[in-house]
Amino acid sequence: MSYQIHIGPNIRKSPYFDATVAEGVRSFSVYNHMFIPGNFGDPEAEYDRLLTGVAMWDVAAQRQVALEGPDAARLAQILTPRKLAGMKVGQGRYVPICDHEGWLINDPVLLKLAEDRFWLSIADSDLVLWAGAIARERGLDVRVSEPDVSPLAIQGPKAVEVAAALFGDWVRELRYFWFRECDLDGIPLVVARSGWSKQGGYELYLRDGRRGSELWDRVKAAGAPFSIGPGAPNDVERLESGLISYGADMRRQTHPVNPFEMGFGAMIDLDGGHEFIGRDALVAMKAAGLARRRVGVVIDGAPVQGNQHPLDLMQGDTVVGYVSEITHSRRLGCNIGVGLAATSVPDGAADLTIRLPEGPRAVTLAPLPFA
Ligand code: THG
Repeated sequence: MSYQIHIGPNIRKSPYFDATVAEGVRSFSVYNHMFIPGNFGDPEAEYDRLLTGVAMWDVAAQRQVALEGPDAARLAQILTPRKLAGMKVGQGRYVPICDHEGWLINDPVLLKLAEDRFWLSIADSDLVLWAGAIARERGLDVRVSEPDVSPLAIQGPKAVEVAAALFGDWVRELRYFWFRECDLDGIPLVVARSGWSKQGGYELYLRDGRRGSELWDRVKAAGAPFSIGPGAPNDVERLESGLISYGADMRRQTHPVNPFEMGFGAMIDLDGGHEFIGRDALVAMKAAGLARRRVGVVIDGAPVQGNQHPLDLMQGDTVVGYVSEITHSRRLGCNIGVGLAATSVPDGAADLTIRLPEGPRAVTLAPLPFA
């Protein structure tokens, strides 16, 4: 391979960009029109640190969409099928977002900062345009914006010790997806117990983009006794854990999925009496029944490389689904992937393959999560 991706001013930089360059970042991807670090040169050490220690990740590309004003709560509810009644200030929730046809267009974490103030911490699609247009077209009294907020994640079993060293013992009691507004010697933050791994940890939402390097250095210093090191959202761990990656696993424009297929059925409350976008379509989709379901796959043979596109899942000569991302898992000692399979394909199907560049490989279905 001898091409490069041209880097211009159209791709936004994170407040932690300089810090990650100083740490020796070796690759970037693009997420929400921003650079996001990919790795720092030693993927195996970065994985091990996440599983046994603590890692710090620049996830500023998880942009916030702020909803502020008298109709903020109404707009939040209109945007997601998940019923938000009962959500408390200081609480976060995973909220699938569907379009009017019922297809998923994002899967953010919603943070309720006040009765009239919310953040949607979004995956990789332009939700600020969607939410702003919905608000304006419905005449709602709410301001929709992308504020100066940039999350830094600390993930891994020792993240709790780093967070406690920085903020105090209250972080130990913080419940999953809950958060608190605070500051670190004047650096304004929201500290949440969350993050895109199943190894535990926190996300520090920096509220002043001029102070990225300062926050990075503070976290690095507090983490030094626990051998903290730089990393990035980890595809191996996320596949083992069954976390969803919008853009990889599904995307409205290329491989659309509905929330029932994606395993979000328990969050889709069709009888809650609340109004939300996509309701009629979701009622029809639920009545029609599941045509596809989310699956794990175990892939035969030698360790695989990561894939660049979704791979057709074949049963004989018939396409019966797709595998969206594959990797080799050292922990499990096999190749794994996630995807969607037709519900007609039984768990034990013995005649499934995917086509890799070098040829077909046998695969078997496996329940998620793998680990
Ligand atoms: N944290 C924050 N913002 C984010 C992400 C994040 N924005 C982008 C992306 N990740 C949004 N998508 C997800 C996907 C999965 C989870 C969170 C955000 C997640 N899932 C858990 C699971 O599936 O086991 C828990 C789900 C639940 O309990 O409801 O955490 O990571 N700030």
